[in-house]
Amino acid sequence: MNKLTSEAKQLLNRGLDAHLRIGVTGLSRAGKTAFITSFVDQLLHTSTHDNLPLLAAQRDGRLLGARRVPQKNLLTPRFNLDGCYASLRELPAQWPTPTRDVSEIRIAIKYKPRNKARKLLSRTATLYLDLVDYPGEWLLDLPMLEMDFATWSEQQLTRLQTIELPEVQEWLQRAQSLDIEQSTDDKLINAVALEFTQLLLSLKAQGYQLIQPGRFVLPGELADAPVLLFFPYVSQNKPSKGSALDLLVNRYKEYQQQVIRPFYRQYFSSFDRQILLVDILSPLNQGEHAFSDMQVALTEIMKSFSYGKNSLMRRLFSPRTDKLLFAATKADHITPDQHANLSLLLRHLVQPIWQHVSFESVTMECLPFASIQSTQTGFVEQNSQTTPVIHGISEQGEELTVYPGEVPATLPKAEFWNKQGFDFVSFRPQYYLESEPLPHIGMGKVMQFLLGDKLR
Ligand SMILES: Nc1nc2c(ncn2[C@@H]2O[C@H](COP(=O)(O)OP(=O)(O)OP(=O)(O)O)[C@@H](O)[C@H]2O)c(=O)[nH]1
Ligand SMILES: [Mg+2]
Repeated sequence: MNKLTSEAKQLLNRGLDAHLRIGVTGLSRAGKTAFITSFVDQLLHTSTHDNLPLLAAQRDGRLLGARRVPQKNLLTPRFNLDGCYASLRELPAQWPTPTRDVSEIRIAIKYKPRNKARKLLSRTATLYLDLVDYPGEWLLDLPMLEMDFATWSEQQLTRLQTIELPEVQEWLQRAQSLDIEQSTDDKLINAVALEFTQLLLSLKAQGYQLIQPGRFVLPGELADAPVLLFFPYVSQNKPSKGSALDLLVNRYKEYQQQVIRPFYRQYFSSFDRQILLVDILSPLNQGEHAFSDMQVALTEIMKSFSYGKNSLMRRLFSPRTDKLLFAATKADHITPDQHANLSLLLRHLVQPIWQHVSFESVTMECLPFASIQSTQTGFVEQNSQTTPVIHGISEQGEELTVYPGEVPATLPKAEFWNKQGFDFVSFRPQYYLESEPLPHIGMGKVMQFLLGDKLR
């Protein structure tokens, strides 16, 4: 039997229709909702518009169309595409509202196969695509699986001691003054745990990104559940049974077993591909503390993508992600001449772990892009010098033409922070016609990486 017919037989056995499940993640406000909205919107327009010249299947004229279909997984909330469209079509246009939990959407993409074996079987094929939005904060919890309560507490308290904010120091003093080894006062535990949660929320609001446990700031369906009521506490003694300390330790174990593990088993292990969205520009604007904390948070997050034989992921779960894209979002906030720098900076950020992961047969790429382009680019002449600029309407409704500054191509040094070289403005989405695809920068390249090979 020649190779072609055997491949054709295999395909026939499996059915021509393929399925791809893509995890879309990133810390809050990274741009996940905008990304999925644009991804789906671009696909829905591929048969009528030339919106993705960098997606090979569209360039070759083989995309026949895409439509929304009901998702297979009935237990995950639906991604609210209609709600996102409604916000973008308001006058003036609004960004979709923040989301707090997992959600998913399924798209069927019909295309003409180029692959000879597929062509033999049928003139058209369908790729079913699931896009699943989940908070990147939940990935910060993976290292907790390898730590007992005492080790985790030690680590957390050491980290908190390095943050010189009065509210942090106050909470540390309060936690230190507690005597929970003999007491059985669970009300006290609950109260201090809530104060700890408030502290984490406040740190997050101030740009700190390495927040653990991740569910404390993004609880999803676990809001108010007692499993989220614990805090780090260092003790020299073993907890006596029934004590408040014992309660803390038990809740920590429950968190490991009933929250972290099921997430990795049910969601994370089901993704064929993943995209990690990184908003580099906001921390560049917020200052050195936010930037360096993002760097540490990214390193922690990337542990979830390290699949070497001895890695925690491989030992506990069966991850099957074969492609991982690090994508720097909101590239429409900078002038086009800075896109290359944004891409380089992203590479520098992920470098420490890059080599290690690529070793383990996960294909990786770094790309800058904008899901929903909210500015236009141009040039201004000043003193016989031409400067690139962006033009848009700020969230406050002010029309602005600005040069936001240079993005450093490597990790920024002290002089960058001293100069405060980057001035970031949040723009509102542009008005756009319903019949047109959402304006974007670089979505075609992103989509080609994530699913191009599945449309052959
Ligand atoms: N200019 C521009 N801004 C964007 C883009 N994508 C996201 N934003 C901005 O970033 C904010 C957050 O985007 P979302 O898509 O809601 O981010 P998210 O990761 O889903 O956020 P959470 O649901 O809160 O975790 C938006 O409200 C916009 O202000 C983009 O492509 N261009
Ligand atoms: Mg969202």
